[in-house]
Amino acid sequence: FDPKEVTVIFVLGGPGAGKGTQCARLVEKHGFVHLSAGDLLRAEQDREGSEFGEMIKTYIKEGQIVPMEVTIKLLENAMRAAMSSQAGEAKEASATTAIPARRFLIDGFPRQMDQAIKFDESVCPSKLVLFLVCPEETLLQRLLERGKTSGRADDNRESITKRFRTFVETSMPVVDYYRQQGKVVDIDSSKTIEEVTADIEKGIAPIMA
Ligand code: UP5
Ligand code: MG
Repeated sequence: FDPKEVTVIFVLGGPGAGKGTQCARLVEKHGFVHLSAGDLLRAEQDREGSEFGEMIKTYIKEGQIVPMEVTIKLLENAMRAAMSSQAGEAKEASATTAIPARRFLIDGFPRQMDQAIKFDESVCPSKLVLFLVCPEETLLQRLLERGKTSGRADDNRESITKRFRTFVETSMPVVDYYRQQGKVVDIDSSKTIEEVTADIEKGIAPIMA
């Protein structure tokens, strides 16, 4: 993708940090396209005829990172679909309207170094990384509470513990890597949903101009 045509913001943070919640709010307010890597993987897992269904299921339950080829392909396809639906809309509106850059919020990706490097090289480098920070104890409470109704196979104490471990050992190095590039904006996501959104809006203001 041409960086002139797409703006990518990665939204990272531990399990239950509020990535999905905040992205949904930003879509409402600013018209971003929200792509959750986890949601795309769960949809692929449930898609009839998918050759990856069983594999994805096992990785998610164990809190492990699905091999990047699968996830990057799903993200690329979803980005392409969003771009072409936008091109269609613009054509209908006026043949001469310049198409503004499509803004993507990519939630829960990259969470392993190989994914980060591959995506930056072969898809599109991000402009900004929002990092939602929240104490593990709060995350655990949120996820156990959500687990009562979410139906997610990984919202149980055993899987949550594994997800925390993967986050610290495998995903934190990705945040450090982007921090060295000066792209990371830290957001305290232990605050209320409204407060977190307000802080994010301050954080993204420089690239929204
Ligand atoms: N909540 C949210 N914000 C709150 C606030 N400020 N105050 C109080 N409550 C708040 O929120 C979680 C819960 O907390 C909700 O009930 C919410 O109401 C409440 P949510 O917005 O869902 O948080 P989120 O960060 O999105 O949590 P999620 O569980 O989705 O995070 P994970 O990173 O664990 O899950 P994800 O779907 O991204 O990944 C799942 C698995 O997929 C991974 O473990 C991995 O196995 C696999 N995966 C890959 O292999 N590769 C990838 O690239 C991505 C995923
Ligand atoms: Mg989520």
